[in-house]
Amino acid sequence: MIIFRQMFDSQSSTYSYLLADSATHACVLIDPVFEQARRDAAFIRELGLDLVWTLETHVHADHVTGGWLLKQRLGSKIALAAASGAAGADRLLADGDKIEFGTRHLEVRATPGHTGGCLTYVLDDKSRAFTGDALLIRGCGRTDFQQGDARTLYHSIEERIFSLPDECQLYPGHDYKGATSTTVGEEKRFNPRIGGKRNETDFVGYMANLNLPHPKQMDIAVPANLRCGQPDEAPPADPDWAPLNLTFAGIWEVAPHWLEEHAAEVQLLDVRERDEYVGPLGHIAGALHIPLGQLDGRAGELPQDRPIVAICRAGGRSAQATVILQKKGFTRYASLTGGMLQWNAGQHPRVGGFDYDAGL
Ligand SMILES: N[C@@H](CCC(=O)N[C@@H](CS)C(=O)NCC(=O)O)C(=O)O
Ligand SMILES: [Fe+2]
Repeated sequence: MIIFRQMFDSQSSTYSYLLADSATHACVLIDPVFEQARRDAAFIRELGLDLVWTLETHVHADHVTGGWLLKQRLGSKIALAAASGAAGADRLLADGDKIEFGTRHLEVRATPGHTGGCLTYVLDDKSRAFTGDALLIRGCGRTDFQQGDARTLYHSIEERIFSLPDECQLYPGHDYKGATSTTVGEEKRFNPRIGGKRNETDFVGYMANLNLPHPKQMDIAVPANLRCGQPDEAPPADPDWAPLNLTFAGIWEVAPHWLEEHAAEVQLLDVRERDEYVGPLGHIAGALHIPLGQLDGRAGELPQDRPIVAICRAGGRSAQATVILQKKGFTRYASLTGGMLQWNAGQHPRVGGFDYDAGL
């Protein structure tokens, strides 16, 4: 079975696609975004997947790829078209190549025209294809920079994408209107630039008159992507005061066993209600008690010189507490994974509380 996820970067309206082989847990990520690398890495870790390749559909002009960052974080390899001219890849691809992940693979199709090095990745059973910006939903990539050429794009779409089965699902590199996917049959009928009876002349005429402003990030994105997303300076490190885990929801969490050993080095903050703090689950010694609803107004009571670990019943309210702490300007904070429930299940020491099984 294939595990498939479509992820969105709202800043650049970019889609990234995760494809995993459920039999072996090997996965690939198509068109990761730099700013989303932490999100993507956390997600891949949570699902227990092994990121084998990050794949670029092309050298993007509007956002920086997350390929290099993910390679640092997860040890994945970077692949993109030889024709892209980019440096720093582990593999340079050409038409007809195969990208294997576990028992599955993607077929590489050269679909130049938006840029000189555009690739479309087709899943082995031809049920899905990832077209980058060659073909967008009811649109296509612009052809006015990066060796763009409308005639070339016309032939790429007609011969290398529209030759796929009509029911093949197509996933684009971007969508600016909220659509998520399409099919070959749908685009053949309804794409205003190339669908229906429109021919090469119609297409070239359409593309010559788009008159789009250049992407805002172009001067930063293109040079960075020609290095597969390696920044000039090392990016800010992850927090190092504890071995924190970043969840897919964007929350820094700390594990109970770490907290038990390091409780004296941090400020514990219990954000449950009063009756819970003194209730059956007990609380951790030294925890300052500020219910979540009062945290915004009482954040001044917290010390600035130590990291803060927020605690609740199951890890939900404490996650929200870290969001509030971040807004208040704190830089070192985490939520206790699983809250007092997991803390007690692991037999860590607590103050108060009582055991139902023991009959109080
Ligand atoms: N306003 C966007 C421009 C995005 C843009 O030009 N996107 C390219 C893909 S990299 C494109 O081909 N757009 C086609 C279109 O908008 O029709 C930005 O500044 O990033
Ligand atoms: Fe593009």
